[in-house]
Amino acid sequence: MDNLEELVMHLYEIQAVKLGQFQLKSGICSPVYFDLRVIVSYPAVMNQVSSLLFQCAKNNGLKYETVCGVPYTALPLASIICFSNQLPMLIRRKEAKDYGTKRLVEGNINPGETCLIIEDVVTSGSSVMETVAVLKKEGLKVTDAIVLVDREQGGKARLAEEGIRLHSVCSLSNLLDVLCKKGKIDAVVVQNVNKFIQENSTYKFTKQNGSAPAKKMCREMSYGARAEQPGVHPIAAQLLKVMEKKTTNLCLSADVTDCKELLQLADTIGPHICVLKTHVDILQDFQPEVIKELKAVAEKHEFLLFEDRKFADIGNTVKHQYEGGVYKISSWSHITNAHVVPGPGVVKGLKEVGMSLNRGCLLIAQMSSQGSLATGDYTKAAVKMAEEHSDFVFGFISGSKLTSKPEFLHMTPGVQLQSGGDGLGQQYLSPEEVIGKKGSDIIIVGRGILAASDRVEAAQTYRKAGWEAYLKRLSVPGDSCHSQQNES
Ligand code: S5P
Repeated sequence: MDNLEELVMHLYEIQAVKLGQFQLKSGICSPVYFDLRVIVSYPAVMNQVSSLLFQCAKNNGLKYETVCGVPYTALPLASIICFSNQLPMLIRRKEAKDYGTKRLVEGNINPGETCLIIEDVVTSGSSVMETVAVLKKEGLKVTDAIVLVDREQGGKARLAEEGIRLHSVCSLSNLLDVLCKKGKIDAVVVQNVNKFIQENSTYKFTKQNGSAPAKKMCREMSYGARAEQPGVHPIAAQLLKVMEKKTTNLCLSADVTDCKELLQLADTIGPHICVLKTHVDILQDFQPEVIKELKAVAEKHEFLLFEDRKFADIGNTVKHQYEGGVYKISSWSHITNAHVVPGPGVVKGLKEVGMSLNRGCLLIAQMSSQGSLATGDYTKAAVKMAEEHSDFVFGFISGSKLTSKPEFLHMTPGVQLQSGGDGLGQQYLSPEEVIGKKGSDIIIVGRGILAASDRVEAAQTYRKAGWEAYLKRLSVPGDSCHSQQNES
């Protein structure tokens, strides 16, 4: 047995690779599943993987001064490589919290030096890109990444477009060949996995001479990559990271009138959402205590709080409304929103309160209700206002994507699986339409979930629909290009 065959068999034996039917976090069913986190319990496998990764870099004649593993699985692998070969290492921090105050890269950073990336498995390449973006921000050069397993779902092409060459120790096809040869799987399983790979590519391009993309195609940036964009608002970065980590673009509109029900909703639906939107002024038994509990649940399930206050007065008044009164919104709500009808003063007033608290604001650029006046020039003015106050405003309430600037987020209400309305002007579109066709980032769902007999099940359904529409959008370059070119 050669080294690679031996490794594949070891990975199979320790269940780092499994064949069967696996529900991925995204909701997609995959016939193959990798969990390389388990290898830390097998020192011999750790050694074997690390030396094959290092050998791969050597075989490709790569020149680099330092090494960085993509957190977390590749961190110990990078450590072994660096220790065994006496190379300096860098550690990229991944914590979503406190990232504003802590160093993002630990170790001696010498700007201009080349850093080699180590990763365990690549699917779309977005995790590698996140680490590349952070290292580049520190002035390092990154040109190559070494991965143990390339799932052959488009990561290599995507990284190539970003100027990163991906070298793999083993591709998914190699791995299947070995397992088939050793009698661990049969040809039908190999066929199933190959079909899955073909149908679930995260990146599609037209091949020219069998290798390079025929023309440069625009492609959508992942939520995770957008979180790393220069100039991104801290709340937008936190939210995008939560979305990527929890694989959800669902915001629950928790429009209930009872505090106990609100807290119960937050706790049961919490694992499935990135944001919980409130209208605190409809709570008939509001007590400041409820906010304390809501904050604790938000932390427990890692979602952000969004008080949908829709401020719409002069700056001085909204300042008081935001900070004071019974609800003290600025003290607990990560996100709030404002109408642009009063002019920029409304943003300036809110900013005076919210900036130092690290809060973020969305501008209502369009509304989901029938006959809304927020259209045309009004919407354009809202976009301009957001751009002029991007230190506090990080996105929009809108029906569709309004700007191609990746640092701005679009949240869309009026979402239900069945189209139609509510008899009071509300109009509904499906998650597929809102995320897939309109290019929005987050679906806001209220009664679609609240009126269901099983709210958790309904939330799971909306989460899956929203996420699948996003994944589909990521896999089709060209669409986002189109909408970007149409923008001013
Ligand atoms: O244009 C809008 C803006 C908002 S924030 N249309 C909306 O419906 N909303 C809010 O989204 C609305 O106040 C409500 O809280 C939620 C939609 O609830 P649903 O039950 O119709 O999904």
